[in-house]
Amino acid sequence: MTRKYFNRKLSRRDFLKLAGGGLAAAVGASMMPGTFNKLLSPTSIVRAAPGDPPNLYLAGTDAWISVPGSIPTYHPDGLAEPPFTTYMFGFRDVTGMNKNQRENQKGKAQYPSPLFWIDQFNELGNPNEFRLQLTNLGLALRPDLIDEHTVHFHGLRNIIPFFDGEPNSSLAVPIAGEFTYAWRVREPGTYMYHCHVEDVEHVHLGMTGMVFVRPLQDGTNIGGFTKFAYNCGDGSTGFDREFSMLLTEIWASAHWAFAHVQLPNWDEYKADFYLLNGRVYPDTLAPNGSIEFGNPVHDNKGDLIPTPGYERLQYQPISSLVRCNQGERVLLRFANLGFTKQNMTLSGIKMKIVGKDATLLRGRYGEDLSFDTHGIYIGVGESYDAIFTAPAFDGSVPANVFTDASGDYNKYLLYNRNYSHFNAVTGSGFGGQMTEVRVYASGIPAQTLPNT
Ligand SMILES: [Cu+2]
Repeated sequence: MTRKYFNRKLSRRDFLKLAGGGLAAAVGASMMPGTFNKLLSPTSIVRAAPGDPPNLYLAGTDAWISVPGSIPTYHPDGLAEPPFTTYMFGFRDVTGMNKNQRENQKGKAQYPSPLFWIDQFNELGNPNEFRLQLTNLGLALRPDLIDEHTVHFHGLRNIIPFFDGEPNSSLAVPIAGEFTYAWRVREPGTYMYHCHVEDVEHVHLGMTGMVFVRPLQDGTNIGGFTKFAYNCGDGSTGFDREFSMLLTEIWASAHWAFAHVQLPNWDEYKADFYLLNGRVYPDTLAPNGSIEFGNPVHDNKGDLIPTPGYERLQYQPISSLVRCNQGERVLLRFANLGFTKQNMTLSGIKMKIVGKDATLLRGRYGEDLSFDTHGIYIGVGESYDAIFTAPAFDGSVPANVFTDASGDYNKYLLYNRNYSHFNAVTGSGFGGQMTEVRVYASGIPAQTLPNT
């Protein structure tokens, strides 16, 4: 019995049950007694010592971002300094910054919140807790609001209230406060996180992001892959490249109201923009800014450095452009933290839905419940894991061959099937959830970070 297999098939609770009875028979000869003692002992868990740096340090504050289009009175907001248009709340990655740099980030959150990823926790395979430290810088534009912030890890099972971020049953971080969340995440998959304080407001205003939990079988060669969405055991969730696809919305008059010390009437909610990773098409195709969490690329004041030519997107650093070589397997990790159900469609390439809400689509007895589709409905608060295999590059039809700095490619559109939710270039101000999948014959280097 290999360790990986062992981890997958028996939960810690199974062990505790077994500890009273047929333990030796269940564990088998390859499991050393000393290892088992270590498993049951809480000392095997790696806890932080006082003063140890966190894995990720986030600061909650407000921000200005840039969304194209025009809506009379509300968009662009008259208070916005060009090229920015829209008032937001949000988080910034301040890991490794000194106090001055950190405090300089008041009013400079990013949207969406930083993407991060965690290795699956397991007493034997990975006994390290993930620690996220949160501070609250206050709001630069609205010093009259003294809102607290939290991080709620949406979908995380068996979380104790202390680390859940739901402020009524737990605690929240006031301005200038500090709190460190410690998580032991035992189920791999695609998750979201968001502030849970006055959550309609703080979620809609931008305190939302995505987090991936990497399975224990990562790094093992199964079926020619070493990166996986789940502990599938057979390579069926293996991938070469992965991309976050976070769906959110902006109701422009609500954002305007917050900037102008008004209160929106939430029961009149009607989104104006539908965003992919915090941008609307065609901004979704623009390059990434700083994307590696825990290592934010910043100037000596701590501010995000914009990509030359894309200064508008300084605080929207996550690209949705999918580039891959023919034959590669690509994992699209969809999550919806807007207030509207969406349908995302990939025309011309079938996607295999292998996971939902951080759960491998397998039955109780291991039946394969994955399915093929061109489009997937994604409800609010839901996540889906979709894998596609890039078709062969076809250079025979000139109208289907495009060229960029990486060479010739075939283009496939990934878009919201509700057409008013993908188009932001007609002047109506609506839309945004569209991007391109570009398939090249070769030459796209191996992926080192998601969304690159
Ligand atoms: Cu908040």
